[in-house]
Amino acid sequence: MSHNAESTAFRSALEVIRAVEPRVADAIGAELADQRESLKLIASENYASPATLLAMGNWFSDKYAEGTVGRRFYAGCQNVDTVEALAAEHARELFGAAHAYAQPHSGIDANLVAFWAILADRVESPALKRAQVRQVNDLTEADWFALRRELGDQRMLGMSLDAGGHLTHGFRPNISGKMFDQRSYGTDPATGLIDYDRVAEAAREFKPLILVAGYSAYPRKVNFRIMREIADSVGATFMVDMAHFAGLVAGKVFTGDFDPVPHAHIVTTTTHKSLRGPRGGMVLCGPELADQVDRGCPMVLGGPLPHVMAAKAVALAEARRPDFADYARRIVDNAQALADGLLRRGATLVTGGTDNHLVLIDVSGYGLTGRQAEQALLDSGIVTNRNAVPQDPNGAWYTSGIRIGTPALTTRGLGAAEMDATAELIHTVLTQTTAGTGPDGAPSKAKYVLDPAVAEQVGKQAADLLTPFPLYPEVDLT
Ligand code: DSN
Repeated sequence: MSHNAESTAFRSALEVIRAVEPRVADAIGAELADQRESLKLIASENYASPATLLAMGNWFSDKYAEGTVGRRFYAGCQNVDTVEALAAEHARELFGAAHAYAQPHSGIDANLVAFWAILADRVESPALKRAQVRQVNDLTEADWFALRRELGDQRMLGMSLDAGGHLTHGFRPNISGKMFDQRSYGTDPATGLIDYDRVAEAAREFKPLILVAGYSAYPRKVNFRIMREIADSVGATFMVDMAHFAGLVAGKVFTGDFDPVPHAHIVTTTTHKSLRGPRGGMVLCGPELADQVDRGCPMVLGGPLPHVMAAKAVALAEARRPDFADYARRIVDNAQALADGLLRRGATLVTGGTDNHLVLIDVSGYGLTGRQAEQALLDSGIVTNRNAVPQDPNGAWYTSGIRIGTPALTTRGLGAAEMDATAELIHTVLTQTTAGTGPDGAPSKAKYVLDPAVAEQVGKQAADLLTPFPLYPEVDLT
């Protein structure tokens, strides 16, 4: 039994929880065991530090704090003010932003705050002005109709979903698709890369109010200087959703034209992906949009989560340390080593490689859908997620791609040699898996055949690969 502070803290917490609902304590312990055992290649996941995790489990959860620092709708928010101000200060310093808003509960929420701030700033609407000074719940039905009419069909131009864009950039399954008249820019079919001339052409034709850059499955850098020039040429507000690559911006891997903060009017992010913080969101902007952004709660958001803002402050303080830049560099080195290993073994990668934290494998060359490949890999102890590839014939559900990313394994300490070994394991599973058939003998996009002995052997090799890199080595629950 270890007696270090982390082990004592988590063991004590579980003991207290177990006394009330043992099944919850068991599930928390089981989650740690599962995470320790799996080769996690989900590009959007990571492992937050014990300090970040512990900052979330406390009485800050009991406090209501609608409003912003120093201007709350509730009394007694002085300590919430402290942690929210700290989170914002660390974010401003880390990213070189004039203003930071640490309240969004997720990336979707951060984007909604940004969209609303842009609409409020840009659209002349008497109803919107009324909405700024009253509680949303107080708006009359007539106000809502007027608002909808006055906002009209504002336009948004963002990256298409199959090219790697995100649902919240104006697509129908998300409210942004109902708020905006959306058009997408794709990627060059030959290279898989963003064609900036085509983006400029689409912007000229469509004249969007908002040009959005950012992605969840594009394995390359984006030139934000060029995107800003395109936005300026049509009078659009330029917004960047850096949720996936915020850690690479924080760690100064993406600098100059590839750092969104100096180029965008407004930047949104999550805090739990490559940034390695708690699950949540954040908005950065210049002084022009700051007031509107600060209206995020109650305009768009439910009450702030002060315990999560405390954890954001801790994680952002960690990201300001010099070793975070080394971590960010290793994320990209590992992604490139993984991509090289896959390419040498004959895989087809969208864009032919990567210069960020993720790799997108087109699995159609193996005769598989993304769904079949995802499940076969999971059977073999390798956790990934299926993802559409550009012009995907299998759509967004079955897909033809597997997205893999390196932030989590890099946190554990795996390096280039282990990435090559991981490429070998993925290659083995994908070459040994065949598409299955449905009950009627027809080809299935979901069923697959993989010899369980192969899955077991790969699973064992994946576990062996992780053994020298224990997850949360400072936490001993026994
Ligand atoms: N769900 C996140 C991802 O996996 O990319 C983005 O919302």
